Amino acid sequence: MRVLAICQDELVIRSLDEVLLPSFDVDFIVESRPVARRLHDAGIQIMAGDPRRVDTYLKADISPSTCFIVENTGRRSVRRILGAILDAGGTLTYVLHTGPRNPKAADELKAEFPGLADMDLSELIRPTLVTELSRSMTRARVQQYQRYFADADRVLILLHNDPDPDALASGLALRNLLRRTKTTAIIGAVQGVTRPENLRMANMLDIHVEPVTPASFGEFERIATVDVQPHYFGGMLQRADLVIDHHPEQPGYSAVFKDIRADYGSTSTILTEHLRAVDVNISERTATAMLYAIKSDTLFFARHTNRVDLEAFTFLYPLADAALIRKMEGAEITMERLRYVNRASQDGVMKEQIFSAFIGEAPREDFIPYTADFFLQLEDVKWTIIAGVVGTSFIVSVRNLGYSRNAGEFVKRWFGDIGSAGGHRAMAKAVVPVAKFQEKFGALEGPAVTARIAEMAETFLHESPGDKKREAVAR
Ligand SMILES: [Mn+2]
Repeated sequence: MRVLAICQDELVIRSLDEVLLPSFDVDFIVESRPVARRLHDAGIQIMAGDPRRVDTYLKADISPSTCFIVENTGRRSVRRILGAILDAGGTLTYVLHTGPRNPKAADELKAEFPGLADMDLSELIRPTLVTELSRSMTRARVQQYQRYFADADRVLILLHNDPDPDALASGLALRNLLRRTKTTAIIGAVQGVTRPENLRMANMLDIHVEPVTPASFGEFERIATVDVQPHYFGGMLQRADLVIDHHPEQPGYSAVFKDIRADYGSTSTILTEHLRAVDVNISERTATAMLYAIKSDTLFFARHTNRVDLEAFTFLYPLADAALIRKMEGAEITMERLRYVNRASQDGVMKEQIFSAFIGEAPREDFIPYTADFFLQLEDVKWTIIAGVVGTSFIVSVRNLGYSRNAGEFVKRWFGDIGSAGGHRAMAKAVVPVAKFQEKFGALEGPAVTARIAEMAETFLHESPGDKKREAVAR
């Protein structure tokens, strides 16, 4: 394909020649004879001519398939250049903006030359330049913490309780970055993995999570937390050597190094960038774990996703074992989980696209969020609120499609005063002692609990934040 570029700046000509030449047959037209001569001597195919004259283009031997790139510096109108190209029979024309943009002038040009396409030099350069710069800054940061951890004897990579795929994968990735093995850096948690799909992941990828106690934190020379911040351990961990997390930054602890990016969909995305920045070999096992983590933390890009999550996914995909991921995902559906789904479908209430259900007593907590996630897949369901009792705790899981009111606000509104309640816009959880629940809402059982939850949802979704405040004052 032939490209005829009408330019004014030498730097633009040299750059375009450099980037376009391997793929296109490129010629340049420039007004200044000395510039044309100099660049011609440098081996660039260039001619001097008046770009506002039709015969300049006729002389350039154009055809209907010639592509024109017209540099617009913003200093002088390119109207007459475009007119001459059109009169000479040119049809494929791009305006390359290299100077300050003038939206009004651009609109006028568009109106006069409807076939015109725009390109902005800074927009074209920005993504690559920004990626390169941030990669090099990440590299410096990673090298610093690598050095800081290098000579430590005992290293702990600490995860949150009941570690999920993102925590497990992040632990593995960080151990890789620290160039350590399971004997020289342990991946630990105060409470181990319980969910069946997470256990399956840990088994299939051979990830050992060692049980640790807060009392043993002092035995480690260096501690890093991933997918969690030290405040989570309730004052038992005042400082950490390294914190890598994608949850909003919390106060109340100190860290020698930290990389917290709350706009990322997973901690594994941050660690993919760390691994890429320092060019560490990523094993199939680590790539598989991280790919699975990104998929699961973002619900396969349906929630809280950033462009960088997609980029990390694309980067990891060819390095990972996709068949293994399918197997791990299969583990989510178990006979016992289906029993709770079944209970919910029998006793649940569907009203105004809100599905509420009380599933009674369950031996493990994960049946509750699992059921909440399950019913969110139904057509016409925008919110799910599932409650259950585990031991002496009344637990509520809330899910929504993210574009309505805040799920975190819902649990705080009803349960914040009697237990722990919190979460994000699209998912939230409350854990309250059964006794406190009964004290506040009455000694409800079975369908009465379902009805009460459905009522709470209705009230919450129909009140404005102002009503809530008024009621709080009245109480
Ligand atoms: Mn996470």
